[in-house]
Amino acid sequence: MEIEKEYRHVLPVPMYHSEYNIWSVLKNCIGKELSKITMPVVFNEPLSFLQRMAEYMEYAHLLRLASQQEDPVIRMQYVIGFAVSALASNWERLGKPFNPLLGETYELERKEFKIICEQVSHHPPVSAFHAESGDWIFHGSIHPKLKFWGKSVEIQPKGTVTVEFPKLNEAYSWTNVQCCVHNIIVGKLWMEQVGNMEITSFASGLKAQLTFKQAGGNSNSKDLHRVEGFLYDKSKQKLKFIYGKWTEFIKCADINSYEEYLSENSSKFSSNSKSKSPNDSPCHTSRKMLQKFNSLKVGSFNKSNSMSTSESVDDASLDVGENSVPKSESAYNIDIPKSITIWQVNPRPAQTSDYYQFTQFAMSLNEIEPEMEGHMCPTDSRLRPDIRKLEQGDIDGAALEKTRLEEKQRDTNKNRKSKKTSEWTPRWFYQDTNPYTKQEDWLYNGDYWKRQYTDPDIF
Ligand code: CLR
Repeated sequence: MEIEKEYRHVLPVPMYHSEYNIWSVLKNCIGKELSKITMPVVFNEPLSFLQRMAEYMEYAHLLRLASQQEDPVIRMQYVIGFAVSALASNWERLGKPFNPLLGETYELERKEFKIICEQVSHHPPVSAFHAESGDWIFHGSIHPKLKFWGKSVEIQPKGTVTVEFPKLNEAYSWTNVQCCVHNIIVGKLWMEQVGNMEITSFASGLKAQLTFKQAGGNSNSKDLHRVEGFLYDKSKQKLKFIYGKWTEFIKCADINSYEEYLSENSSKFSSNSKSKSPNDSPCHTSRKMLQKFNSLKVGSFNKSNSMSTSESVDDASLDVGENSVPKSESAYNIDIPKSITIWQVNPRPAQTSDYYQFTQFAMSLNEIEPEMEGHMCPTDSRLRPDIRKLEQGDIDGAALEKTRLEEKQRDTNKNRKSKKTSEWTPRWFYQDTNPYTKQEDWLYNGDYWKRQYTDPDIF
């Protein structure tokens, strides 16, 4: 019998709850790249962004299930489930992960998969990952772009992700939705995922179009965290209705049951016809706020930031329960008969609020397992002293180490530049066109697990 491995349930010490106001720091960072924002470590969570990316894998069994299906529609359903499940761990996670250092790596090997992540570029920050099991491959690269919209911050995780089932000769891809962090200036921070996600199956022509709805505030809270959309066949016929919440579950109903239900419960479905210009940010921002904002920091704007004074900003957002977190209305729950549940979230551990709202999976990511000693890649995030110190509750130590590492990185870059010949090249990924999406991507060179490391000294 195979014995399931046990991973740690909590971090070494509970977190320090800071009284610090995030706005006092961010007001000096308007228009900056994510990798250029240096925030005091009290706003950090003790994980690197590479480790945070590995959190996509929590529900990797859905990819195994997908690969085992004979029916391409059911296969697609599991891929949809996986794509949404990958976002669930973000719920209430408002700590900032550490910016990975150039050349930093992170590996994770579990029962269902192994994954390798590498920071392949520092400015702009790009992180690449490649995960696999015997049955599937999942890879992608992410360049998180930050936009300040006054009282909210929008994060666009630019880049696509691809799933491949080599034995079936099939590939799927999708792009990530935006992430909005609200109440930056006053009130309680909260986060939502908003926008459209289109999941394409290149082999069968099946397509899923999902909308991650915007809650906006109390007045509209029936949409909080809701995801809805359809699965279409290659001639654009609706096959399935997909619905749920990215924080909780995803279900699938056949089109007939959906239409029947819709005719009896139309009030539960939002009209989707809010007149919004396509250029509008999904993050609500009031004009009043923007004006206040502009008068604060005019000097530091540059063309890359998205501080908008556009007339299309929605004034209604001024009175939506301003600085509170919208609550989900259970009266609006949709429950279509004969739906099947594709994915259901794992409950958060009991101690989560003392540990950065981590999931059980996240708790284990920075653990150094006994068998790792000795053969871990020397650039692995687990070896970062600043993250380790924060995890152990040593805030001052963590801050010192973080500054030291950032300075070391800057010096290394300077040296490289002055030598000209030696531009940094990532060790495990190379830039190329993704054969399916035809877009620039970072592809894995297949060498990491040979464990022959000749490493730059980055820590
Ligand atoms: C969301 C899911 C995407 C990948 C992705 C990219 C950037 C991440 C974001 C996710 C979650 C929220 C995030 C963000 C970078 C910074 C931000 C971790 C994982 C946190 C909440 C810090 C916000 C601090 C601002 C207020 C400056 O597929």
